[in-house]
Amino acid sequence: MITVHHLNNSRSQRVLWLLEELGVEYQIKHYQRDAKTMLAPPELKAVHPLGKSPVITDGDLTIAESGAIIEYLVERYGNGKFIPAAGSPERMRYTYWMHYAEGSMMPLLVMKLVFSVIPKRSPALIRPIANAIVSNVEKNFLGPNLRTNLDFIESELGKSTWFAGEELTGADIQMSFVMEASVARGPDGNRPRSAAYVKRVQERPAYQRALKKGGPYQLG
Ligand SMILES: N[C@@H](CCC(=O)N[C@@H](CS)C(=O)NCC(=O)O)C(=O)O
Repeated sequence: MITVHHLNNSRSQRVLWLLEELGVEYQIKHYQRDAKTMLAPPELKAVHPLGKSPVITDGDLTIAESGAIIEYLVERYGNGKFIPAAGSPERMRYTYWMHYAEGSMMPLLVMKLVFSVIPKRSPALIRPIANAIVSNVEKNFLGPNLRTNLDFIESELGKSTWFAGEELTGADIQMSFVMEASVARGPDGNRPRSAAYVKRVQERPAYQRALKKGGPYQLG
């Protein structure tokens, strides 16, 4: 039996979505973030030394890192679905988006989140300095980089319905958190394909079943 060690409001939600799409039996062990620090509880470190979510166990295997989990589940339980044929152009796109999500886009989104709380958590005396540093980083690094990435995604979504082609694949599962978080936290801008993509994801029955099982989910 697969166990998903699920942290509320986290990247773990997409693993539940994939399991629902696959129709595989699984159980969820719920963990709650600390209300003040938003960090995962220490019990997660008993499952995997990094103490992050998602992490799954399947028999003797413990697998962390969402990309690795998605690839494992698709290969082990997908019966050829959710992954384009080896050697096809779609397979290359699958690999690209699978890596891009955590390699390029998530660091920017996490940085934006972390920088946004720095002034609030700084002592009042140095808050003006903290504010100045944060707006400088925002103006000269985060804002421009986020916009470039969001425009790139918007343009890529003009090529096909899903990230790797006309079929939903593991790459979409991996990109779904990025897309939801971008729409919630990204800089303003009219990006209709990205908005329509998120709607398409959220309308899937498997996604909605996963949401019910995972519990309340808020981004931004
Ligand atoms: N690259 C990892 C990131 C894992 C990660 O940072 N997870 C966050 C939740 S979205 C977490 O566990 N945060 C709680 C903490 O850092 O204590 C993945 O995709 O699995």
